[in-house]
Amino acid sequence: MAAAAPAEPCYLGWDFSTQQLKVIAVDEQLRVIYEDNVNFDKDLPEFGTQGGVYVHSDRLTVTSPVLMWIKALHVILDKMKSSGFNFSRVRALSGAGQQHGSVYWKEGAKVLLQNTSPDLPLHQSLKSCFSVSNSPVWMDSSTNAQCCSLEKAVGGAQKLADITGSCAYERFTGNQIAKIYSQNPEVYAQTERISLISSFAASLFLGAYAPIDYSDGSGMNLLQFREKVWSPVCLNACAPGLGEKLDYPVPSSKILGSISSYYIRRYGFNSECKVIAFTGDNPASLAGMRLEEGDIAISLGTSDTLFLWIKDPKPALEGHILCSPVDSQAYMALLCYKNGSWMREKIRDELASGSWEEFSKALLSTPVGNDGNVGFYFDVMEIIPKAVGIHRFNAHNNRIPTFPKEVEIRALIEGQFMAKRIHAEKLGYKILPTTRILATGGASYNKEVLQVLSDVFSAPVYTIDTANSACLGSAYRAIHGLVAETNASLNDVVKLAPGPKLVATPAAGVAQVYQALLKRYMGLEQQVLNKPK
Ligand code: XUL
Repeated sequence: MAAAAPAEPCYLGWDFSTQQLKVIAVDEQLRVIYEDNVNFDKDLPEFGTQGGVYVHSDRLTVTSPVLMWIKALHVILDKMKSSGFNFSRVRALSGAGQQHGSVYWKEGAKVLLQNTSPDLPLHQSLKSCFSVSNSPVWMDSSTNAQCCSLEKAVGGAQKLADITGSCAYERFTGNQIAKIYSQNPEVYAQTERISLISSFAASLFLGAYAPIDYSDGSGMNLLQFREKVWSPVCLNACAPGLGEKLDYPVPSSKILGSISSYYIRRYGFNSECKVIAFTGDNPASLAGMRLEEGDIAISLGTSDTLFLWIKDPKPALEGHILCSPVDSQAYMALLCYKNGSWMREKIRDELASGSWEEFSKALLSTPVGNDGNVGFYFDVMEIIPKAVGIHRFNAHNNRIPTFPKEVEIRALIEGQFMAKRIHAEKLGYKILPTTRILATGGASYNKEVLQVLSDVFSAPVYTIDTANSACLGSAYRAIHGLVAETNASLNDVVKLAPGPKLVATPAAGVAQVYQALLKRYMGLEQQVLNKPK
């Protein structure tokens, strides 16, 4: 009798996000062959989280129970097993974690992690492994004092940005660690290892402490992002002996080792299955969207988020520069705007009877450049720039109280996109002839809005489905990790994945109009900052 053909290989991508744990399996043709998730609130009600987190009574401290994440992994793997998933097919896995959150392993945890019994659920074997049972997560903003002292220790906010890619942010891990050290020095002393959520998750699969990767590591206010080593001055400013508790960071595509025997014995994984370094969810999304040099991804959601592929970064007091998760010579910048869809919908409801169609008609009926009328629309305090209120200027740079409704709608959309281009270029971003803008999120369904985006950036706009981009990006990174040492790029390896759809190209002659308008917008932004109305 002929031997059965070996099962076709597949790759797993994990996403330990704020509200759920997700997994995707893709085959060699990059087809998604399995997808599942565990929602923390709904599927693990015993932890009592809301949106996957606990918001503490000060409203600033936000944490998640570390054992909840481990139990979620146990639940999802058991679900996969009962659905008949063939784990022996998995050649490699990688994953993503919500950025900035931290996990504190207690003295002696290393040994427990290495010796988990396949007869016990993982969360039972590891229940006494943590010196801090509720991990601080990215939503936490309780470390203002630590941020101030870190900036002071290095010589100011811009200096910290020059070293680490960002000025001090409350959610960034170094400041979170500094808070734990200053409030509970004995807890800090009992901690033998500190992981990011990404490297913590990788550790679960390895059965050993996984190193932090460069890309997620650059969201800590601790890594010299150009040299890719911990900054001694930042480490010392946060807590004593911190370097030893973090260990050396590694390239994001590194093969960390083979999967631990726990998974081989309990689920039937192949002993050759490799664990590729895990990274942050935003870097993993960049991989999932297959960004290339010069590309921008814009998520037009409640808040607008931009990922930029940058070669020559210039860190500023706004935005973040991270090491690229897919190219060791490149960087990614992250910009976040609070007044995104929220503001667009507000103006749509006030001036276009709540209809996107009417909103689009207003854009079509007004000229590119809006006859020189410029507006700033910040319903809530904006992040970049730190300004609030509505500010309107006519073509002579005079403040005016109102615009006709069509002019107002174009001023809003042109203003939002000009701001993005200006701040991106401030961080060192350059539009190249090959640049593509990949738009996602609610407003990416509106063709006229995307036309303005294309005109303002002088680049074609594509739409892309990113519902699972961090998870999918993790599966792609698992495939890439196996060959990364041969210098193959991620995009060489995932060519077969479905591509984005072209929806808008810049209209002829618009580049000059915006060249002039962008200059004026920059000057008016200064006025708005200096003289808030
Ligand atoms: C990025 C950030 C969030 C989290 C969400 O700086 O804080 O996007 O990564 O998971």
